[in-house]
Amino acid sequence: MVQGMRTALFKSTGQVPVSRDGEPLTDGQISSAVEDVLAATQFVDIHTHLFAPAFGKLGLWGIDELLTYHYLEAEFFRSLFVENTPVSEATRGVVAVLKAFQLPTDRPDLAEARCFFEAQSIESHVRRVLQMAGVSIVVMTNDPLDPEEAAVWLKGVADHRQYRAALRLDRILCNWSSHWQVLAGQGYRVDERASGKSAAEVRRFLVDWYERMQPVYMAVSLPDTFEYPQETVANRLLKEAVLAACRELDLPLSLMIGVRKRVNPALRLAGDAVGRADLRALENLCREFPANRFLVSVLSRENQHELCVYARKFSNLMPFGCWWFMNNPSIVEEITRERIEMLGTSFIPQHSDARVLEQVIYKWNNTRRTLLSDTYRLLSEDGRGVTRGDIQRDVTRLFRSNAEAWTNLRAPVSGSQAQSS
Ligand code: RAT
Ligand code: ZN
Repeated sequence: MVQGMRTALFKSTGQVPVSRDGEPLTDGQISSAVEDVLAATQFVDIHTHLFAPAFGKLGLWGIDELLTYHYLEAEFFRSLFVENTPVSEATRGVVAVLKAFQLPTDRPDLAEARCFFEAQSIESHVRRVLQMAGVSIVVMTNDPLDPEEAAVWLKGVADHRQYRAALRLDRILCNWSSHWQVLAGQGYRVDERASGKSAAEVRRFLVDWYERMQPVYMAVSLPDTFEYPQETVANRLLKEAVLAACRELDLPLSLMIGVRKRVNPALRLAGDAVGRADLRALENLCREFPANRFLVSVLSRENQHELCVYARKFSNLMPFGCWWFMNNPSIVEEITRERIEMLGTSFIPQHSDARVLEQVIYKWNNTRRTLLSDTYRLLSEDGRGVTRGDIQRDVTRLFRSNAEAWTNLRAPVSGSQAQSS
């Protein structure tokens, strides 16, 4: 009977059954248990550029969007897809999505794939895609100063069971001179130098948008040259408006540090690059604002180790994800191993950054393929038996509950959420 139960409990990989929750696993059983647990656990995708169906055309999905993804554009710019084996991460991702829907991966034209996606209705397609990706919640990126997006929010958006908002601050913090007039036009008493009441008024603006969006965090992407403290308009707004509002609303601030915008402007979104940042700015923020929580991802490979060191020093710092140019299996493996070795399970290993809905399938599939088995093999060799229960607890923590604990993801969302899908 026990044997039957084991088989029933652990047959999803079709491999040798592993032990019950409390029994130590053998080396051979560890990798299939890790695979099983990763496959069965619903993840939280803490940062994407996806939009709930209510946002209409802002939400990208389907084969044409997959092929014009800016990660791919930068590669097309070098050589044509059809003339090359799709071995890069982004090209392989398109192949994996086609295969996931049992569409042909070797056709020179897109007719069949287009036909398939055109036949889908977005609500059920979203449910299916997220289920295939093993993701229950995706966090969007929501910019109150994007005119198209703001118009949708102002009309009123029904909450969606699987999407949450994140209030994005780039236009306010990184490009105040071009945007303060929008706030002024909406009745906030701000000026170009962010003097006088401006910071208090930006804070009021953020609280108003918090009411509208119910975001789970606020976020900004910062250049490699970011410094704090330094007397700049951005830093004044960061300190007096953003961090103050985050404390008042009990929201973390996500800092994504290290982008060098438009090194090749002709490529637009695909023209950004990476630079190593001086993370002393982060150290200063974590120390000066112990009552704020910081969710942080850094773009440069060289900054990853320092980020772990700072996370050991400051409990208000949570590293997350392998961002953008870091999101390649070889680098993800390295960063995640480093984080486990330095932080145990107190970090959020990955986010998808998906812009096109179906990308979550291959991005999370890749994440599930990397590592962890090795971590448990080493622990087992060192003499601590590893159980399936250990693995389940750690995977849940890493890919779900750390995000829930740090953001207000757990908080019940009001109103129409319960009715929408
Ligand atoms: O990874 C990306 O898609 C980038 O273009 C950025 O959008 C980045 O993720 C960001 O959120 O700024
Ligand atoms: Zn992003």
